[in-house]
Amino acid sequence: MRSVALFGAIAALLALPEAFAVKSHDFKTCSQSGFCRRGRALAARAQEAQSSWKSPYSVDPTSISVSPENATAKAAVKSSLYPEIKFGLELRIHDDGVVRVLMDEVDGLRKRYDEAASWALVSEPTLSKGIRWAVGKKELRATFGKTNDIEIVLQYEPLLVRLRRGGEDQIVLNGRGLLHMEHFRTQTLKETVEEVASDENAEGQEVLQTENVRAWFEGDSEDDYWEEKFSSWTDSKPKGPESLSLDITFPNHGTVYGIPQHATNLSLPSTTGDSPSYSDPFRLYNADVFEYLASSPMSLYGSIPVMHAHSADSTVGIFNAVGSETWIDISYPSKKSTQTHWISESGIMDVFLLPGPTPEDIFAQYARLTGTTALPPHWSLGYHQCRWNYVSSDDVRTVQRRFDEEDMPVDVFWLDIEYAQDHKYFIWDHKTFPDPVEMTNDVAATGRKMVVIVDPHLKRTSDYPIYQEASDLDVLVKPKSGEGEYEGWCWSGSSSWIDHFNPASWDWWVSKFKTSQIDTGFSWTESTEDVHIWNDMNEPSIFNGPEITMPKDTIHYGGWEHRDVHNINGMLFHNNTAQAVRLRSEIPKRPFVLTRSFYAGSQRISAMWTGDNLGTWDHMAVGIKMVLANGIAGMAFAGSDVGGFFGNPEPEMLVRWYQVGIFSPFFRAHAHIDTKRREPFLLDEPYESIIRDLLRLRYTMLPIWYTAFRENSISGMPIVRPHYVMFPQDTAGFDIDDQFFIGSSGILVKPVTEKEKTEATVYLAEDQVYYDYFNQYAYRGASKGKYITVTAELHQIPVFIRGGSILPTRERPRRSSPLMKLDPFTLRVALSKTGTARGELYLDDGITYSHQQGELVWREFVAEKPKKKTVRISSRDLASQNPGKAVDGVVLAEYDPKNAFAKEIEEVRVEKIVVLGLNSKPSAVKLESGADLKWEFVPGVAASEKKEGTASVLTIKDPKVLITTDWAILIS
Ligand code: NBV
Repeated sequence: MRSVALFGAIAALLALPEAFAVKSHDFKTCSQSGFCRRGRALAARAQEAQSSWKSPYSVDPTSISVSPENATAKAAVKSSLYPEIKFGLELRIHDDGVVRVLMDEVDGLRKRYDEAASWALVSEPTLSKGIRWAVGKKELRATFGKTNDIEIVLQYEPLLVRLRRGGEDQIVLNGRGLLHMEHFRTQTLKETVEEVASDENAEGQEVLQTENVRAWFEGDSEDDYWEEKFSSWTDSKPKGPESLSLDITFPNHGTVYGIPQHATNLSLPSTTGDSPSYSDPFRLYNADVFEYLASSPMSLYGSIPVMHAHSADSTVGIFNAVGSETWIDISYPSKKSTQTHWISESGIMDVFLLPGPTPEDIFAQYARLTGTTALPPHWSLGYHQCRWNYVSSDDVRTVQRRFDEEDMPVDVFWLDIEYAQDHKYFIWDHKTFPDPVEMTNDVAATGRKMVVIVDPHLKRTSDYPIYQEASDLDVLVKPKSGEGEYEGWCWSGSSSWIDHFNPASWDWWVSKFKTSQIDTGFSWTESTEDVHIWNDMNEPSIFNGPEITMPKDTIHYGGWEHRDVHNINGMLFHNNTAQAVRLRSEIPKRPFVLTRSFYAGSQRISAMWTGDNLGTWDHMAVGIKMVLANGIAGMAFAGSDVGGFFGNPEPEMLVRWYQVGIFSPFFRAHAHIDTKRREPFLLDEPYESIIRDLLRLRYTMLPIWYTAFRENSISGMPIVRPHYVMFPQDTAGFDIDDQFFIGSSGILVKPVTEKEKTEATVYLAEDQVYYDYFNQYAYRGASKGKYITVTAELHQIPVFIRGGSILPTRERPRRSSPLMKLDPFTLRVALSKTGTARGELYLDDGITYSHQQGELVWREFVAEKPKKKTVRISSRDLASQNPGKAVDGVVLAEYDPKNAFAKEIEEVRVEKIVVLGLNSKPSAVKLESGADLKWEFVPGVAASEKKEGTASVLTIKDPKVLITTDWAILIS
């Protein structure tokens, strides 16, 4: 009952506009956004003029300076439209072959925002050495790359940048002549020009001609240059027009992916050209879209301006480091090429060209720029139980008790905004939460954690210390006047927002999370180190703001307008929060912070979720695609609200959603305050038992997930991998986004996201055996790809093990993941068609940073055929062989296999080894060191056979080997 009534009451209380329910019409379409309209109009004029269209931008050949030592080339650029305006272009070649292209206005009336990359980049990229530039009459060139096969070409007139490989263009900037950097100007300029023009003297005639040229290129009106209205809001635009339009073409790549976050297919649909899938461009403008559509290019909560362009021959990519609102048109002029058009409201041009040529290379190149996901605390890979709201400490205790009574594992209980008195975050409402520390301790007694929400809006009242201290420190976002404090409306009523761009806010914010009293000011003594944080509403969401966010003309640190930094803003909030959680304890512990808003680089510290989805089948399905899209753009620790935020899913839907959830990197059930309670223990049979089994399955597979997280933290390879990442050359799979692999484990999952389905069709891309995870049925793919149909009754989820994989699992049901620390392992050896297999396992304490000092275990399991009739399964230490690659961020000079963590788990056994697909019943199974082992064999299909059927299964019970030591078992 509470929701609608509550919304109404809050809306009335906050004097919100009547239509509180935000719908699509609360957000701009391109035609309602001045600079997007101008950008699209420019493209339309170019299209109309066809071959007579020529970019007015050109490089002055006499200005070129190259510097072989640091791999940069600089050039002056001018536009024939505004000969008096100067631009500077710079090309930088990084040591991994990435090329950075920068362009800015020189000596302009004002400065364009040029700090987006500094927030996104993990460090200043290292430049290549010894590049030889060839400065020609018409173009500048350099060749580089490991095999010297990449070429960057700067054509002077018109300005054009090409990244080439193997003699072919891969990425072309301004190939369609849509580059336009609107220079800063004064409002009177045009009138002056018109006055002079009407004088009709020689000089005036010239101006008139220039005017015509300008009209041809820019349009003949100053469309929303100086002020822009949307609904009841007016954007004052004190700096006038400053947008940047740039076309980026991939002439040899017919599929593009990326630019999250949007609720669309992974392979991005067209927005322009012949019969586009969407009429509006993709928009990147972090926004709190109420009841968002399950298929739309509209903006959502986060923005990562990264795009992959893919073909069977190669993958290339771009990272466009811009923090302002950006629209992206996509068209496919042929099956083999893609045109994109990026229109940003402000900022310099700062585009990174990622040469690939494989998806793996792209991930590595992007990871070197913006970093990878830091290894999260291990418990955060467990199950998270959330709702808006668990209403009291007793409620939390009851929910926890019910999970235990029903033998359902769970690691984290969450508290939404109602824990906070008057939505003053950090301040417990003692009427309902009289004992927050004791409550947290009760939860922590079984190794569990709490996550508590801290939203960015601060209630403007002097009895709220967080607001008052921020106000005294003068670290709040300022209104357009640049004086005082910006005020808007959110859950807490009249609110202000910390300007996390202001360095003065950083240490102060960190101090708020200390769990003991600090010398001055507020610290969160009513919390413990078992409390982690959820940052919601950080787009920022502002109920009475334009498009439910902050007005673009508010002012941040350094005098920058919100317009310039909007998409970066949410990242700073969650980064500073994560830093605070990390530093609150004496020995830093890995923070868990969930964020709704994000930008390039957010992956370094936070997990994200896809926001307020609806409890519909469509939303369940698109959530998978969104998680995949975030993953390929670096934001790997991702998930959607299980069950759907809005609505009351029927049990069937809920079960299917848990099946999706257990295969998401971030696994949390969440629900709107108005929904019926739907914790899994409330369901009737068979639903309750099915979900119990699913939760247990997630916990069984935690070693696989953690190993995949480690790999992501080193290489940037996504945790859940779409088809094109696994099989880049298989064109049939380019559009597949409803099945995926988990890390390098070899697990393939195809969740069922349709009502009353009892079958699923799964695509197998290669001539390899794929074993059903649950019944060991061996399917055989084909080299040209093959679809198989499998049964998928409600209790079944299509999960397969790719032949050639070894999976480490822990099969003992426990209440929470920390309780599994000393549990034994099972190894599933899924033989490939050639009778071999391989797998990895990574473990560490899962809490501190001691892994960065080498306190970790990283093992490799191998099954090989030393002789025709012998299979040898062995375990060896990988960390000693590759100490430098063991952990992200730190290069270990050496690794001690007897490190403190390894010692803690030195008695952990392998309790079972299951080998799938052996050719025949063995005559002996023994340790290489001699002892015979106990085993059972059930005959069945061998991996080497072409035929399908239940695979042969050899089970070695208690193989008498440990997880941290080297061993080998011979099956002969
Ligand atoms: O804090 C309340 C909700 C939260 O439960 C949800 O997960 C967020 O996405 N929050 C949005 C604010 C209100 C949503 C209608």
